[in-house]
Amino acid sequence: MSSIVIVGSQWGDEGKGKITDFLSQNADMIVRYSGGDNAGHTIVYNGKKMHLQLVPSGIFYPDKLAVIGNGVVVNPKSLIHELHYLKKNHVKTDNLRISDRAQVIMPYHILFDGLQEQLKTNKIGTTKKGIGPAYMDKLERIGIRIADLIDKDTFATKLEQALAVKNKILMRVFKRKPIQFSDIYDEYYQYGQEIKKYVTDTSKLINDALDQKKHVLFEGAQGCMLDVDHGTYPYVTSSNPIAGGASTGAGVGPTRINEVVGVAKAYTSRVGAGPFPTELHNEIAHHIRVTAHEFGVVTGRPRRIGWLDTVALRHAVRVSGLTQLSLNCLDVFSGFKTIKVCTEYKLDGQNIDHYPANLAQLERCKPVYKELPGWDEDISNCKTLEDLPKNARNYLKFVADNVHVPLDTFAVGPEREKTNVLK
Ligand code: 2SA
Ligand code: MG
Repeated sequence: MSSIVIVGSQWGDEGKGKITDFLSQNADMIVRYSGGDNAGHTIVYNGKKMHLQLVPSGIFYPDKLAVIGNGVVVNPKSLIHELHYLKKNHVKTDNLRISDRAQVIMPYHILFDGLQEQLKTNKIGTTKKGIGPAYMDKLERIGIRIADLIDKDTFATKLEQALAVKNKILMRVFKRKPIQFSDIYDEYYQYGQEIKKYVTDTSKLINDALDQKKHVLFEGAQGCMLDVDHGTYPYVTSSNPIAGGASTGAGVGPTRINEVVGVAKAYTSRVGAGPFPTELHNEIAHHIRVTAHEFGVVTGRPRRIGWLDTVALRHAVRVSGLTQLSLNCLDVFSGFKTIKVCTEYKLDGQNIDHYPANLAQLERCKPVYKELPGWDEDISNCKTLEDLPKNARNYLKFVADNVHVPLDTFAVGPEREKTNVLK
């Protein structure tokens, strides 16, 4: 290992945090490169389930650096809240580093997240964390970066400039009262001062580490199908969760990335609106949701559930250049008589094996399934392929063969020791 990107290969919540935590054991640095506190990563630490939204999973290792890259949108208020939560749970946070170029999520971004959704006839079902509006301001070039936030005068100028635009929209479009400079400035300047000690040029930090042959892990958030370019647009998040996002979102050249691990669950889940060809609306979905606790970590929303979709997975293989696959939640299928896997779609009478860009076409796609035999055994203590019942082994082989990427690990439970590496 020298540098590995861990990327969600579905619609998020594939168990990336767990695999990152597992692979972190051999890493020197763990870097988040996209998204913000819309992500919800669950990790079992010292036997306790811990939830992270913004801080990289590497925080649990005091001898490794946990880095928030420039591609992340940082809500300083929730970051401080998360740091307090970690400290309360006896996790030291001195190993955190935050990019001086990361964008700041301001209170008006959260306000606009709600207001913009209200205007839409196609509601995205966002996490309401201000993610989209913060990335909009970044591209509009009125965003405030961490380097601005921690400098008294620059922050004042940038906030004034941003409010001049935001308030016109608030008053003219939404008929709302303007936001006063004083409503934000002191509070957010204080947040900036609290996090200042973590702030640095993280691109330099990461590149220097790579020069010294250190091991760097890039921890993706959300998933390929939520990517703003390659996902089910417009039902996506506003960043690039795909592996290429690690390059722009951490400030490292693509030539410095050696491997890309795609994480997927043995089935599919999705929160928020948008197309989901293999979605189930029956007892099976209910059973999986309850057994696997499929509820949003950030919002508590019940996740939509469906069979594994290899058309979407192959799309992820292409757009992220996966070199290996990590499959989670295989244990959830114990007791299933049969398990379906979508291998192709039928679109207007024709079989297709790729993901159409046109949403109307995608809505008409019907999954073509292969039905595989299930197993009854509890597999939660299986450590190797040989320990697994024959049908579980066949299932893994079928998936790997269909996505044309070797299976690297499979997991049979949320704990670190339930992730099994295939030699
Ligand atoms: P946003 O808030 O602008 O990023 O929302 C846009 C779409 O992206 C989806 N999205 C997610 N999907 C899965 N997991 C996410 N993180 C949380 C979790 C979500 C939660 O781990 O469970 O708690 O609800 C995540 N974050 C964003 C979102 O549902 C929209 O479809
Ligand atoms: Mg999550």
